[in-house]
Amino acid sequence: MAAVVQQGESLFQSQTRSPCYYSLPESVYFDVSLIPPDALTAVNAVAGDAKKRQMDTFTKDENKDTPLTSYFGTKIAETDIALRAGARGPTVLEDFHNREKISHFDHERIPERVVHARGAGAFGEFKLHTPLTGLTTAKILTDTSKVTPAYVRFSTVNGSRGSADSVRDPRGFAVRLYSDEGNWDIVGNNIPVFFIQDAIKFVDLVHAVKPEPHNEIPQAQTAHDNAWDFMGLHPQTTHMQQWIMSDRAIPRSFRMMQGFGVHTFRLINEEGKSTFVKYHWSPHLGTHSLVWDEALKLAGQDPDFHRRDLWDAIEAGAYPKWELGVQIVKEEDEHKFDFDLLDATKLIPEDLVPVQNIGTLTLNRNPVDYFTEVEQVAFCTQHIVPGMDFSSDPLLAGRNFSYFDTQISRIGINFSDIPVNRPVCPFATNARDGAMNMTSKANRTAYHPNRFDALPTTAPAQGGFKSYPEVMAGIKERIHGPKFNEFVSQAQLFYNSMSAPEKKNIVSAYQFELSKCYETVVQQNAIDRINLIDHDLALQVATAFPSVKVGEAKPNHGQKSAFLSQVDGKNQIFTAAGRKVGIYILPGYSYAQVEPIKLALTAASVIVKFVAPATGPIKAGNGNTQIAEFTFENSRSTHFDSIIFIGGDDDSYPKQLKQGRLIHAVREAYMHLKAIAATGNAVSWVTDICLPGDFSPEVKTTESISLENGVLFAPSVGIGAEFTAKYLDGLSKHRVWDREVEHIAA
Ligand code: HDD
Repeated sequence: MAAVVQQGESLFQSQTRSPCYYSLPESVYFDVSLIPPDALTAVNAVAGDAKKRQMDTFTKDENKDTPLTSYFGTKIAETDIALRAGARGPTVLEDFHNREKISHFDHERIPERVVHARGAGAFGEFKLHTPLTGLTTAKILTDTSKVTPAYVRFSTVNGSRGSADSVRDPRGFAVRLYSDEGNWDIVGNNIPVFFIQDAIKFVDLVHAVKPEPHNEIPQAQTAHDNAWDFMGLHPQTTHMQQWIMSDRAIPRSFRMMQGFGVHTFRLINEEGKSTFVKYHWSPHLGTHSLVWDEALKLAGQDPDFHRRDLWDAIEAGAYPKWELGVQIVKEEDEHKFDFDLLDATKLIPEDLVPVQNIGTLTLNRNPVDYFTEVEQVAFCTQHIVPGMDFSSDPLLAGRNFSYFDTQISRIGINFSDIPVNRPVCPFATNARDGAMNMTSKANRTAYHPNRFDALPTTAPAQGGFKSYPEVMAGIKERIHGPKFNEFVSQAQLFYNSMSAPEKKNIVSAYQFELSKCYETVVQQNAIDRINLIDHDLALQVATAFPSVKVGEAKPNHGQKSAFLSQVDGKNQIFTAAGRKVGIYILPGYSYAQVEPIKLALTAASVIVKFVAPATGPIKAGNGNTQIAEFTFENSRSTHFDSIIFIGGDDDSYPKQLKQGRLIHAVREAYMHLKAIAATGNAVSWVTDICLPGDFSPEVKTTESISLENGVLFAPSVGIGAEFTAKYLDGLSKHRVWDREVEHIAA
């Protein structure tokens, strides 16, 4: 890349100086030859996307080359013992290094996010494949030749920054696309609707769902009186309640979640015509969830379960992908629905307006430094680009104020200067000063217009952002549109669309949550609300609460959507790819039984992990070894989508299996509805010791493979294509729902 930064100018200045660079190519503001070598670690001017190249210029490996210095460059000879008067004497104030070190540490934290404090981020790219020509002028939605750098932060909502990943909560799904026309942030959730309709209620909502103020309990959950008091008193939460009591609120992985922009937005075309749009992200791995018992246990067994899952997948090159889909509604059709498009507690059923997929998001790069790249990322719903606009959704309007505002107290007014927040397109503002301003701005004026040919100038002719000139007329009053007052219809639609096991999980979730409420009035209000959705649901939930009464049956419209169930919904994807399987082996295991399974699973993009009494090489009966990464003690069945028990070459092998931890692993995975497999002489151990009475006796003796209750047995056959194909099929189904249905019947 040519040296193009102007004489005497730092690289930093060249990126941010006033906008005479507006129309110059990217090479103008990245000149690696001019970057001081110690300012960079992994600068590769050619490789990587524009965002990576930009971030690299701000990345520094402090363990490399330079000896330890003070923050201002003085080499330090001693950093482990403070300066003191005599070996046992007082520490002296003079020790600037000691003071600097402790003082910086004292100020290391910034306030955690008021909501969505716990999160994980990754970089990637977005590629449009189906242009929305004629609907918008936004290049990111019309130019299929462009690969746009992307960043996503997933989060829980309720918990603190160090809380567990697997709690029951909506998940934040905040996407930033560093487009050529500016950053576009879609700050969404994995649930397409929200608790409330108006941003003014957000403060009450968050105060109610967060830990109760007197004792700061419970952490990261809504299972408490205040949360359900709020929900009982706010009919507008009825629909969202269904989603958070469903399996959607305990996703299996960030990689297996849908994302939704939630609000109705606008697209604006060349003629200035507006079209309504809702955004959807659909995961290539399908939308799948944990089971509740698993989620509860994982909160302790691996609080980083989702963060680790995302990190490991990206490190392994198994890059998660989503389709960006749009639901398009013509401006003239705005009022044809029985709900208001401006009401964020309602979705547009896909049965009415199909989702059209238009592009693919891929996450392919983990952060280098979590604090600067995940904690300091600052999303704002108002970050849109020309060719788009907002609708008058009152929830969105408040968000457009709140995000910018919160970043000021969280990070500071110059938060846009932080590398992860910078656009990759040229940018120039007349903003000046403020705390921690990082850029020396060489332009002599910071107002518009000015005598220097009016730079920075506005760019209407170059497609500068213009608000959609919506015709507005109305009386100034505190009121919503009339359709905002219907709260039950879509909650019923959701419940009616669930499969039998999903309905059962909703009942259990309500029972769990309300059992943690100690005030009967709270439980009663909640049951009254559930009764409006479905009488039978209310009766089932109420079995756990003898002091509450279920009112008279109210009508349920009986309608279903084909798209909402994760078990049998249209467009759901079932694949073994990306799943994590634990293969349990003990010394003397049969190498001949392991090897074909390992090869077939790896070929199907399954993540295979070996679990053994110890980590490191584990010897098979034939002397070969296999490296185990997990031990029986440091992992649980909850860490895996499925577990496999391999038999041993010797008849004494099953004796080694007779230990509580392993028997529990089989029982637990079985209870969590996971596919299980056993080979050779591990089969009779599963049928006789772990799960006696659940299988027919033949599965132990048959010469062929047998599959019962979602457990695959190969007692005496070689492991070949038939076994691995059947196993992969079972794994791809995500859960053995029949097992749950049997339990429901029981
Ligand atoms: Fe929000 C963060 C999603 C309503 C105020 N919100 C935040 C994040 C996500 C959402 C994903 C985390 C961003 C990140 O990873 O940094 N919020 C939503 C969705 C909503 C919603 C999908 C409804 C459709 N939010 C909402 C309202 C308000 C806020 C109505 C305020 C009136 N949200 C915030 C915030 C946060 C935030 C206080 C906390 C930290 C931050 O913004 O950067 O401003």
